[in-house]
Amino acid sequence: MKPNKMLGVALAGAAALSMLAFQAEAKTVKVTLHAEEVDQPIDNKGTMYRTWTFDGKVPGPVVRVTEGDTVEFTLVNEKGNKNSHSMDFHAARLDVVKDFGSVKPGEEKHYTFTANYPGVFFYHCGADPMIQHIARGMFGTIIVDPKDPNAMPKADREYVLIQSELYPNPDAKEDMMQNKWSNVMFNGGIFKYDPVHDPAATRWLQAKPGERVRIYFVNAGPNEFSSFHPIAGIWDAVYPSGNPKNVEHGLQSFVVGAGDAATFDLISPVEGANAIVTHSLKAALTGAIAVIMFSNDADPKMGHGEQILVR
Ligand SMILES: [Cu+2]
Repeated sequence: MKPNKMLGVALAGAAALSMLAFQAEAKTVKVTLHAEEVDQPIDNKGTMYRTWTFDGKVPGPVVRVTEGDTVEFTLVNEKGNKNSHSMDFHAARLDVVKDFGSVKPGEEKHYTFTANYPGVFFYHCGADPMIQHIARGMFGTIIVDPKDPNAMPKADREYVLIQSELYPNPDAKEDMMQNKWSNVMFNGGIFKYDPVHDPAATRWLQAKPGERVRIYFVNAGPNEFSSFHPIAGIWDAVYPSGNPKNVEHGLQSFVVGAGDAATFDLISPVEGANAIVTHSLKAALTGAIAVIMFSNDADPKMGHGEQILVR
């Protein structure tokens, strides 16, 4: 082999190796979620509410895959439930009838999709009446990390916040159709992360000054828009639908409609608090406020692993 050809082979080999080093191989990821109709606290005092859930929690578990992965999904509708349920992943491209159709209590549904678009996506039950299945708590997020790990600046901490409305009577579908909510919440609790407005709140988000905090935000609705804003902060970057190709910088507020999602990066140069809200104030002042405390002694576990969705 001539020296220049050998060099060519060596370079091609090195390029292939570096691709392997930096881009994860596409995987097959099995995801099983159980529809469960259970009582849940909807505030910091422990007021109970008859929710419909994925895996007994509002929001449901964070599903996390990498761009290019194949998701083998199973929905189990538990035998003890009274209602049919379904699963609609906004990260999937499938058949709305065959795949997103509902299953009766005691039955299962399987489907497979490839997560081709990176970003943050809503998932929810779409069983009839969809407005009620979402309002009662059947929602969550699927994060599809970009296959190129350098597609976005590295985040030092990550949090998931999901906005939704609370309707006082979970059986009153008409109230939902007329948008008669009493509260708007993040992650299924009234002022869940806001000890200022509710002294019973024991949790809030934490980070250090200078850290890049990435918030995966989903608006579950079912009806209200969100004008997502960090009081005393500025979004360093906003990625609509969380896709690294969609990026805007230095925004104060960004509107996320019902059924939509976006990724927000926040960096505080100083110690102190920001209050993350929907700046639609009737919604904020009935419960949709999350305090993020920036301090040099922030808990190192917060915003990592399981602690990206603070229960
Ligand atoms: Cu449902």
